[in-house]
Amino acid sequence: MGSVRDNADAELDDAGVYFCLGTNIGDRTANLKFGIDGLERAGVEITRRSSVYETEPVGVEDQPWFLNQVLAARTDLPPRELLAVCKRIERAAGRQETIRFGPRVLDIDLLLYKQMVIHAPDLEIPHPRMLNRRFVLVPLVEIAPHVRDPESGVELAHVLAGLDEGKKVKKLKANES
Ligand code: PH2
Ligand code: MG
Ligand code: MG
Repeated sequence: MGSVRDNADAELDDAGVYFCLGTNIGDRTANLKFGIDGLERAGVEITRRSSVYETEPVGVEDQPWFLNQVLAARTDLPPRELLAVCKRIERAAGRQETIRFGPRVLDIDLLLYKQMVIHAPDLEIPHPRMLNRRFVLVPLVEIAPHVRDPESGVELAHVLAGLDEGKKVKKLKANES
């Protein structure tokens, strides 16, 4: 605890940009790959990817289960440009506007951006619901065990340990990268 090595790991985790990919329509594995390829083509350097998880739907319960995966990345793109990149890839994947929290071909959410806090009508970072969602925190903590919530300074592993949200999150495939 508190070693130089731990601090270095923590600083590295906090310097990252994190995305959560979600999909519950069509070829879900191909949709995740489409999202990853699209981000890389936009110049986002993906440094770590979590395992793929099959997850019980949250919000709207009567819909197919999701695949979720979290990515850690490095990029010089500013937050709003990244957001625009995410939206463009979602549309290219064939995503249609439907009900809130409903089924989607591909969702790419920007979770964290270098410990920045932004509360604006068009962009909220950290992602406003991430602290309550096991389908986000389980894969995120897998690849960034020391990353913190920029608003409270609390490590997300600690937030996850105290989270009482019973939705199922099952590891589908071991991390290959
Ligand atoms: N995304 C939602 C609503 N509910 N549930 C799971 N399991 N995974 C998701 O990615 C998800 C959800 C809205 O973005
Ligand atoms: Mg979402
Ligand atoms: Mg979204």
